Parts: sequence; C-alpha cells; structure tokens
Amino acid sequence: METCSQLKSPLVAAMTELEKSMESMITVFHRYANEGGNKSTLSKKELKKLIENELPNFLKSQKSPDTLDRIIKDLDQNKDDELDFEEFAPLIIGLSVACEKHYALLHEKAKK
Ligand SMILES: [Ca+2]
Ligand SMILES: [Ca+2]
Repeated sequence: METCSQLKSPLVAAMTELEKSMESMITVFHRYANEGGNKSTLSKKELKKLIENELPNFLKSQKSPDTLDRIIKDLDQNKDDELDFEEFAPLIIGLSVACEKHYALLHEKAKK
C-alpha cells in the first residue's frame, strides 16, 4: 500500500500523534509475531507475552486463567490458533473503546 510504504520514510518525524500510535501498534505486533513459528502471526504463547509485557494494566483486570483462551477464540476468525494483524487489531480497538468509556466516566466525575 502506498500510504504504508511512507511509514519508514524520513517524514517519520512529522507523523502525527495518531499516526505514531498506529505505527506502534504495528511495530509491537510484529515484534512478538516474529519470535517463532509463523513470523507474521501471533501464536497463543506470543500473544500471552505481548499482553503481559505491553498490556499489563489490562492483564491486571483480567485475572481469570482462561482469559487468554477466550481472547484467542473470540479473535481467531479462521480458527488456526494464530492471530494475524487483522485478527489482532480488534483487541486493541476493543480495549481502546473500553478505556474511552472509563475515561469519559472519570471526566464526568471530575466535573462534579
Ligand atoms: Ca509467530
Ligand atoms: Ca487466525
């Protein structure tokens, strides 16, 4: 894609906050997906590591041991027990939506 090939250009410094967030998401996904097996998908083990290292606050609120299985089952569209970026993205979007609600709630409380 034309737009994506520009991510690594010298224009990087001029990327907006949102563009940088998108790039971080992609970078983090590939850092963990690259570790073993299929280099472009996250295995359960790789996803576990990603969540533990990159989403520790999320993990804190998800104490149940079967959470990881549930997450994979929910996200794995083609049932190969691996998550490609397209399957992984909804996790981040979903978390962002949940966080936004929390953020809005805190904001609402702060006003009073
Ligand atoms: Ca992998
Ligand atoms: Ca899959």
